[in-house]
Amino acid sequence: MKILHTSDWHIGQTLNFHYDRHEEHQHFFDQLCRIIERERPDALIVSGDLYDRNTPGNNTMRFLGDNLLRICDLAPEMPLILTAGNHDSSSRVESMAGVWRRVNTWFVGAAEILDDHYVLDKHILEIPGKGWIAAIPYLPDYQNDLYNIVLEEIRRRNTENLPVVLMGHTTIGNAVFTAHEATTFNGRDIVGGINSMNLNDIADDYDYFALGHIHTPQTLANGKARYCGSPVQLNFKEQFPHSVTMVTLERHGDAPVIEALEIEPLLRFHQIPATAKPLDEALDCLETQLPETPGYVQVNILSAERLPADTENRIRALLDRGNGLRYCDYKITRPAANGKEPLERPDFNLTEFRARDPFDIAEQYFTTTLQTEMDDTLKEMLHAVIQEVREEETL
Ligand SMILES: [Mn+2]
Repeated sequence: MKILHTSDWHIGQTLNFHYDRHEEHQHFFDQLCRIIERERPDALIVSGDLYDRNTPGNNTMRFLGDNLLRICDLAPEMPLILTAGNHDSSSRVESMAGVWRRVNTWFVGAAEILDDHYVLDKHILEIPGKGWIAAIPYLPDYQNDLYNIVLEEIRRRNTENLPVVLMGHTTIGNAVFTAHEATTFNGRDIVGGINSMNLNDIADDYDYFALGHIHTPQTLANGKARYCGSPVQLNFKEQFPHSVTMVTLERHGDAPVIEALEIEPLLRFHQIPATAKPLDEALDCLETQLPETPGYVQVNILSAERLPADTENRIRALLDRGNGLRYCDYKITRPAANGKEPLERPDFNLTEFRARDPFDIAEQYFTTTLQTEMDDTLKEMLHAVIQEVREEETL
């Protein structure tokens, strides 16, 4: 069985609340169609985060629909299985599921319970003579038992001993989280609000675990669970080649053959300069070495202080000289404090938090985040704003 695995499309994303990305996603779908024509997979599976938001615009929904129909026309025999991720609205993803089934396309948004039991049929798809697919969408923590329940049911039905593909949209502990903000709580990794599961919480008689949620592509330690990663770069942290994954499964129990197929971006994410430099030097870089390929630009500045108010305008003016460069933001890196210990993040509970003065909270946030003291002008401005809000509240 040959499976084309992708996830984390995030269609409808507007970068920095400003740049529409449909054209770039179209470029991805054009390549996906060519891959399908060339590779003729037995199924295309999409492991969650179809849309960027749980309320995608009508144009975005139409965009996805049109592109899926194009795939259906290309390969009418190939089932298309799409699950909801944590970014998707599970009910929206399923809203037209009945219509889509007519064209061999399966939308699975959420687990459903009937008479105290999960409805299993909506998650189990047989590709006759080839294999089985367990379509598990993003689940709240308390439904994580569904993975094992579905696998058990497939074990029961899989009398021909065909390969089994499990889908999931979750955090697996100890994965590489470079493209994300990851935290650890009580020994568990948390990414994008999803608590991690361990691979050994799940029965391991599947042949391939097609994961979504973590955007950094990687095959996990057991050699058969894989995050295929996002096919379109979504932010400046995702500095790696983007791809979709082709998986070949010979027999149930054999190791999968995994191949990443690179997706060429329409626009690049430029960080200028490549490593943070003081403001003047950074602006010099923009002056003298603008990138030639169109794309998004983040300016990398090394500074202990807040930057002058006209910084952004100066950057924009320099970038306007380039061809198709889209300014996103600047990133400030603080020089290492000379021998000083970094300021510690304060710890207090909600009651203590409520009792605190807003000014103190803001000041503490500022100093621990930026690792520097607030200057007097900023303090005065903050006091004035707090005063104004208080006066408004008493009116
Ligand atoms: Mn995602």
